[in-house]
Amino acid sequence: MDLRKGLLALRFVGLRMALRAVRAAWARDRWERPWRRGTPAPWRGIGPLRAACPFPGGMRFSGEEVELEIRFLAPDGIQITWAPGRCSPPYARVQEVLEEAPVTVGETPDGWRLASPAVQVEVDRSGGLRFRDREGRIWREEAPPERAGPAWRHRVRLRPEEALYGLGERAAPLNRRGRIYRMWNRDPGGSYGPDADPLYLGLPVWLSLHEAGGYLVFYENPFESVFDLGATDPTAAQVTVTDGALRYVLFPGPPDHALRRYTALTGRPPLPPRWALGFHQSRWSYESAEEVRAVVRGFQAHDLPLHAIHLDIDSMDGYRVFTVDRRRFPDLPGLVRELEGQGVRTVMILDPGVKVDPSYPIYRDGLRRGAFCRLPNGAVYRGLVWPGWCAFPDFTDPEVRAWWGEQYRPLVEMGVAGFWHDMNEPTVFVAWGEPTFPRTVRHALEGQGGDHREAHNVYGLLMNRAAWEALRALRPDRRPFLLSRSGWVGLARYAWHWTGDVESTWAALRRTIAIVLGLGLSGIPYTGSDIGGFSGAPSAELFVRWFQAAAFMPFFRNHAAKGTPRREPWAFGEPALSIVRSFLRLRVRLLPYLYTLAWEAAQTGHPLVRPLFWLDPADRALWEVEDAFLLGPAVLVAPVTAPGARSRPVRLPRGIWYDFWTDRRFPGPGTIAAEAPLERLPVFVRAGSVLPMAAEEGLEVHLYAPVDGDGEGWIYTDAGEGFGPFRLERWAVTPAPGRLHVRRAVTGRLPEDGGPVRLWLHGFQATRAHVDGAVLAVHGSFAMLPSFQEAILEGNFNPD
Ligand code: MIG
Repeated sequence: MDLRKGLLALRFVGLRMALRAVRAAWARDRWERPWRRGTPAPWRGIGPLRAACPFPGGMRFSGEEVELEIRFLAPDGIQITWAPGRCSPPYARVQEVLEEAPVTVGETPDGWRLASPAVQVEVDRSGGLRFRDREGRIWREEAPPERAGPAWRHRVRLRPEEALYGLGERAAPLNRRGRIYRMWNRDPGGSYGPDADPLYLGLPVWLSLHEAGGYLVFYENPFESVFDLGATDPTAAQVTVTDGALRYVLFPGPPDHALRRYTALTGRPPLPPRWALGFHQSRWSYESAEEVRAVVRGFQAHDLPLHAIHLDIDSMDGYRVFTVDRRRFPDLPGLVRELEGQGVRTVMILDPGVKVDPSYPIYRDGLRRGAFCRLPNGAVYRGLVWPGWCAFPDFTDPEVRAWWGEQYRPLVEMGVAGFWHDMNEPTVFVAWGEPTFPRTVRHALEGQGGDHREAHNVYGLLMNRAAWEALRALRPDRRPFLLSRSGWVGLARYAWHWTGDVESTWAALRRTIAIVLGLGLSGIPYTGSDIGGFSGAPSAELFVRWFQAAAFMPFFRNHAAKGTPRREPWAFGEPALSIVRSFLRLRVRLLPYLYTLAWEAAQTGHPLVRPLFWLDPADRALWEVEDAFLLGPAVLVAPVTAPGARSRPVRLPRGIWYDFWTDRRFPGPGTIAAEAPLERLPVFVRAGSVLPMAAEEGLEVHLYAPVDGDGEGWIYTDAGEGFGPFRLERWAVTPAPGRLHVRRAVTGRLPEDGGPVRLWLHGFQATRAHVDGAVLAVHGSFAMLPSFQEAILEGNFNPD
């Protein structure tokens, strides 16, 4: 069964490779044998805690065999460390501590109590922990941990209504409760459907919502772990880490606050180049410069905007990473320049495996420098990937990261704009068992030394770190663009992510929404799926519906596996082509809004795509909504994910919502039946929103009249690349009978373009505008005003 699955995953590779994969799996089993021997140790309790010793910001406790340290990283940030077990290098973090917190400690009849101005922690002598808010409400409760050899396990009480989100990339329902998840990055093997686990990018972080608030927890331990979120015992989450210290960090509060704290600790995504938010076209593979040109010409001929094209592995010379096949791409710099002249950036794929080939300079150089991972006997470990046998850089070694980073130089000099990191779970081909390195493979781990059990989950993260640091140095005036399949906590500091080899089915499209939402709630905001699914042949309808949903997701790329029918937008004929064109144009119009959300993500860690409960965490009806999402604070998107559907129910959060297509208003909270002809998906805009959109004449600001309460919005602008000046506008809108009062505060050093402010009014018909003392006539829903700080629009609110 396992063998069959393994061979199925190898269906792209051919017979010769499959036979070698048998050898690779056999060798892996042999290397892992010493490690597999023996019966697992039984779980044991930890015995009572005794001495307690406070220190500034926390307290230490010791028991017979364990130590516990509780340290406040901020008044509302608590780090718990159970030892023994080593702490791995702090790869996830950008800070050790967030803010100093005044902490008081004291004894209680059952143990001890620590309190900051925001949180109380009760420590039982048994090792049980309770966390309370200022009002004394318990927001998390833990049983004492248990030990089995080097492994830890602990149990967290779940309240009956509690919902859990996150854990990184999971093809599971949005509310993760009731299932078991493995934390071990893994290529599911060329295609996956709903419920596959694990996938490429697991993250040991969950977000809890319950009636006494909620919190975020991050388990800072990269060893293989299992998160049982109420599957075995519906009243408890059970976390098992196989080695290392049991360390976790807790941030109480609603999702927006908790995520802000967590990303302050683990890093926020830097502002991407603006083109990255545009449309990317890809295929495994565009096999020659001529084919690339033909595709780009197709976009032009069909009047389709295009921002980037991706070159997959067949652009390399025999799959040798960092090389270019000169027969297929005789003049890559020329091609890249030519495309850039047409506004199309080139992104190239890179895999971590370096072909074992003594005539290949990168292999020779890596070997000489000792850059590759080794087996315990000192031999360089060889794994099988596209090029055949490969050696693998040890990205946990800072010198190897620097060496790897150097390899980007020639491609950067050729003008390649971005890099796409595949296979970095890391993945190797094996006929059975885990498609990765043997667990005995050695890693530097910043000099600490360790094996693949500890390095596996951070391998992809560190490949991206190597690339990001190199690109910042090689091209200091440009923002790096990296796309990565794998990673760990902190990945967003370096790279975007796509959801890998998802199957081409309606169920997979549906599940994609939950996958992208879950990643955003885990701190990875820039994600998206291969439009139409990677591994199959979508019908025109599935392609169109997938395209419509993807147009509102951060990473917007069309990609498909080798051997699948062509997937360029014109491949499906009409009406698909016209529909796709209209959504490409809509994406371009939305770029100022998306770019403003990117700025917000860089400031706060807030994802661009958010679950509906983000707006109103107290509304339990929103907790399970996984068929719709918010794009920033203003837009609600309800993709169509069923064949033949021409309408669908949409749950609206509280507030008034404008139908984006018709301006018709709907009150929330509640569920409405929304029309969804093939050329549209239901989209709504929240009353009070300020939506910046691009038009041919320049920026247009769409103001959705607030109904009760004020409205607001932000507009962030800069050159779209580099690190020059920016301009930030904060709009505030106050409704009054017969008027809208609009204030606009501008900061930043990027000057205004001097043109008028082009204002579209939704839900309001204006007759006159008072702008900085002058009175201007306005007719209806469009107003062209001189740049202003304050404007009063007179007119009428549309009747419902
Ligand atoms: O073993 O580079 O997820 O996007 O096209 C498959 C070929 C390797 C997997 C990636 C996919 C890419 C493909 N890669």
